[in-house]
Amino acid sequence: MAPRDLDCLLVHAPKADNHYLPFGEFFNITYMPMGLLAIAEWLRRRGKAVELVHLGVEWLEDPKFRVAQAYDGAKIRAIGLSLYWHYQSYDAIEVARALKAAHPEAFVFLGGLTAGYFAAEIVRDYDFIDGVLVGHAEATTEHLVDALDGGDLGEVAHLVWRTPDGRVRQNDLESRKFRTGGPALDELVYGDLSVMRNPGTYSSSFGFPLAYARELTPAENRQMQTMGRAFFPLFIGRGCAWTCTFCGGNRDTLRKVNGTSKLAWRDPERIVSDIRRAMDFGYKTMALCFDPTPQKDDYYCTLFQRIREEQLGCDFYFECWGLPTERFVREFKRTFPSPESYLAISPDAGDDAVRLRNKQPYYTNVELFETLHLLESTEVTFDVFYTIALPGENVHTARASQAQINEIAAKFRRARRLMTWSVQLEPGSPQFERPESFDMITDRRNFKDFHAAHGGDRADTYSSLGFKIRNFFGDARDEGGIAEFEKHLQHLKCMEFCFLGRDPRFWATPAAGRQHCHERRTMLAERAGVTQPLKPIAADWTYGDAVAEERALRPRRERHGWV
Ligand code: B12
Repeated sequence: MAPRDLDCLLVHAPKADNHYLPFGEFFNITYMPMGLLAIAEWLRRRGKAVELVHLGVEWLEDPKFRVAQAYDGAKIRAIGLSLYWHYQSYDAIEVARALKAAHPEAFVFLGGLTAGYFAAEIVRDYDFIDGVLVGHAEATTEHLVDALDGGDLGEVAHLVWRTPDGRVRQNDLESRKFRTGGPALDELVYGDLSVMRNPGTYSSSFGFPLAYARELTPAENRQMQTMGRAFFPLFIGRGCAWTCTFCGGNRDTLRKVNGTSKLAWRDPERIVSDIRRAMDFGYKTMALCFDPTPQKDDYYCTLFQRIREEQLGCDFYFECWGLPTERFVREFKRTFPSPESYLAISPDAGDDAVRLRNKQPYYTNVELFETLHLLESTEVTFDVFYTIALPGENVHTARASQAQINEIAAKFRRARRLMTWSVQLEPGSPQFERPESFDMITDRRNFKDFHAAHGGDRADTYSSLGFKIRNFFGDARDEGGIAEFEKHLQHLKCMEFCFLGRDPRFWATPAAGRQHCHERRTMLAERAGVTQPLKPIAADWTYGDAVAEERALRPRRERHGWV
């Protein structure tokens, strides 16, 4: 069947090419921005011909699928690509390039946090991108599609675009000329997957912690890469009141990109409807990370009550940025009694002073442990998240995090995953905007740097950073640049912080993690028909040595891409 003409094609491009030792080849950014579903659903409700395509889902359906050819013969008025996470910087641009070549008639635009942050630079530097819709875009996408039908692009609020004479124009928010009107937050639907191609594959394939291993089967991905289930990201509200040093979605950046950082909560009835919709597509667990007012728990108590009344029978994976109240914890347990429901707590640093410097809302270790005792006594299953290489941290304070992990593992039966991650330099984070004030150096300053990094070999989620903290180690390892810092930090992570277990729902000791890493690499080598890796990572055999060994044993791999 020939593809139909479209008013708007929406495309989500995950980051196609990644390599990390125990996972092998993988793609990440498997989740679309939650808002993309709402944009597509709203356009459809307004009578537009719209299609939403997720390139990872299409790869799972047919590895030969190429979006630039899939709509041959169709006329498309607008093509919008998500560039929400900086990890997409290379693939979103390259897919946009291919789509513009295939559909020169279409207005090609980007949207999402990263695109919004770098909007003017992107429109200036990539002539196949006609515009960026900055900020919340449920209303403005419709306005844009309408304006392309003989209207005036100058009237689309928050559009950054190139005028016919080649100038970059930024429609700010203040102009009275702009078309106003559009759906209120509570008119929008964020849980209707029928707006996308192959929704069943999306809803059954992606879980936490998020990477999809290309060399494993779907069943192996579920078992070895996720906590056993697909999770549905449930949209509760937006905005943030805090400024954490490493977060690119902090208050000031949200204000800059979205025009506001003000908190907005959806009506609990709308959430209940979205849970139902998500469950109709097969989801059982809803994933949430929105607790901007941890001490004010009325909203969630009301929502939980409605979920009980409606007997929805879902599980929640709830990530707490602050510490939950006792009432919240008790209501959570009452509503989601199964051990498959979790609270995740994010102290980020085991050292109080490092936490104070980097994270809001701050809490002490004493308060943290009070909460963990409460979770234990109420029989709530919990995960705990740490971040290594925070501003002001050094190898000694970092070790306080692992000491705390060991303590939690010894004390609490309800503790599940106790994890230490590193966080890459996020555009818009204070450490991105002012690295010197954190005694850091960075190698990503503008969008082109992110495009180059993610199109290269040194940007995978787990082993690269894009920055160096001066004097982190306090010895010769502090000499050298960012690549050397990343290498030394990765070795430290393997030796002292690895938590990779055979069952991704549980924590493992670093020694067990390294052993399991070796088992997995052996399995992948067997499958590829190449010599097996010599030995596990150890004090004298670093992650870098193991990568070099793998490169020598395996034929040069080709880069994965979507075009
Ligand atoms: C909730 C959340 C999650 C959830 C769900 C995300 C989701 N599916 O949308 C989960 C837990 C899955 C998650 C995971 C990750 N996250 Co997160 N997450 C957040 C958080 C806390 C809130 C985001 C939110 O609720 N937005 C509100 C929703 C409704 O609106 P929206 O989806 O943003 O979309 C609007 C606009 O952006 C725009 N838009 C979006 N897409 C498009 C596309 C087009 C074409 C258009 C026109 C417009 C448009 O219109 C939408 C509607 O108004 C932010 C922090 C913050 N305060 O912002 C971090 C944040 C966004 N996450 C971040 C990161 C790094 C990640 C991970 C990569 C972490 C990791 N290393 O694994 C993963 C990526 C997972 C994936 N994609 O597969 C970073 C992103 C920084 C950056 N610029 O890249 C942030 C800012 C936090 C940080 N550490 O800095 N995250």
